[in-house]
Amino acid sequence: MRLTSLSMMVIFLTTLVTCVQQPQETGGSAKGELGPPQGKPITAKLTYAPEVPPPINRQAPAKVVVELEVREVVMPISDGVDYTFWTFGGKVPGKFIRVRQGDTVEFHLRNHPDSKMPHNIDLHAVTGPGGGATSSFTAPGHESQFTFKALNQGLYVYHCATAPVGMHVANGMYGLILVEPPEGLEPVDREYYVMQGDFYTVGKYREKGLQPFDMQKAIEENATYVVFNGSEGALVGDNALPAKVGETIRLFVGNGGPNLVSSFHVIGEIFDKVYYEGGTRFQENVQTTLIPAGGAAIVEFLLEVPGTYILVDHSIFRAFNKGALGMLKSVGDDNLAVYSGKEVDSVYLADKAEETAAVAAAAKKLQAGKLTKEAQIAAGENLYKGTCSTCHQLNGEGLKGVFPPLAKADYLLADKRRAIEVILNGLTGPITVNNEQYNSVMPPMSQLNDDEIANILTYVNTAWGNKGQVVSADEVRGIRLGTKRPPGAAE
Ligand code: HEC
Ligand SMILES: [Cu+2]
Repeated sequence: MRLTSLSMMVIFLTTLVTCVQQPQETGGSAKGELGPPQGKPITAKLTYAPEVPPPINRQAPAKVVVELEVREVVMPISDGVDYTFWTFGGKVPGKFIRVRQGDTVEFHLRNHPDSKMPHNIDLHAVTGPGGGATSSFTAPGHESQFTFKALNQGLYVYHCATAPVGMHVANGMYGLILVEPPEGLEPVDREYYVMQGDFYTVGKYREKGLQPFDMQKAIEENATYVVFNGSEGALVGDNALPAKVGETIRLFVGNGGPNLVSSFHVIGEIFDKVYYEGGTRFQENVQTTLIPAGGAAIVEFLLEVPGTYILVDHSIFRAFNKGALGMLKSVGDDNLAVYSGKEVDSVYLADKAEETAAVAAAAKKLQAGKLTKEAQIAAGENLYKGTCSTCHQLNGEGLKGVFPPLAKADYLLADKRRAIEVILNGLTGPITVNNEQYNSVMPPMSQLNDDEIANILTYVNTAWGNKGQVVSADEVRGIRLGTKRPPGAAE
């Protein structure tokens, strides 16, 4: 009996020792001072998303100087929609900062003289009250300086913490700082910087023009936009992240919030590794990872097959109705053993795949009072492809017995007002179009704004040999105000 408990004790102690040692063995998870800075001070190379500064590759801690300038700038949040962003470095998210565990970071925060607001910075990588916020309050045209030691490795969010804090964060004041372990991260082929944020505007999603911040919506956490890297188009089309088959990709993914937790997912990929919450340990074979507001994760995956991989917040209305959609394009040879190779992008992408510049151009001309029929048609064609063509087909011919035609359709062309109502309020019950019977359901499309509906109908009325009329946003507005939406439709 005695002997058994003794040997148990030995086993227990051995296990304990192994457990305690493990962090050192996996490298760098231990928090550490790592000694005084050595050599000359280094000025950190900062990058705009989606670029990441190169790996540190340094054997000893150093003094690293970080210089960041706050700017308040008007930039597009979506095509034809502008927003006044408050930024760390001129863009959203703020510039990526990369240091090594044990480095002494001398931080210089400047606030551009044109700024209207004071700002500061709270870096989650800082050990100390306010994460730097108390030492970095900076009025327009001023500079603050403070120093901290990067004790813990990991991927950390930084953000502004000036009152009203929520508003500063909601306007885009966040970014990422990576504190590498002393031995660095495993080498990969490509690293990218992606950061999600939610935005609150007075106008509806994609309502054109300069959109002010909406405090009430922000308090209610009712986001108008949820986007990666500061705008809807930041990682779409020509801005897709480039990659090649056979490469290992590492994404540093942050979530600035201010409110929403991200269910980060890449359609068509499995994360081989996720350093969840930006910490030391990794989980393997993950489909979707949670990224808290004010948190981050490092995800890694190997690209086995070519194609477009879609980055989304899998709270999926955010992806398709608020903008939380990006792309990574992998080029290279098919691997038919892994995937049959048929591209299915269009299933997901709809209007995101189309160039929406025509829509923005039409909105600009409308504001200037110079909207031409041609501009309406060009914008309408784009919107039609993204919104109506799934059912009525690109050529407007519909599907016999299921979706009525719009090309040369007597029902459509007989009554302009009725056509507007069909789009706003939907249509159910038996109808006859070109002598064919239909008895199905068209859902209301009232989430489209007045000029979008006007442009779509102007396109539909004049495409495919149709001889219908131009529709104006005012006409749509009148019918929106004068009719009732069915229950559940957007207002
Ligand atoms: C989800 C499928 C679907 C989508 C998307 C859709 N429709 Fe329809 N649409 C239908 C169906 C089904 C009907 C017939 C409803 C019925 O039987 O009462 C219909 C009827 C119509 C009609 C009246 C019949 C006709 O052919 O003239 C018009 C006009 C119309 N749709 C226009 C549009 C426009 C414009 C869009 C894009 C903004 C659109 N629809 C999007 C399914 C759809
Ligand atoms: Cu601020």
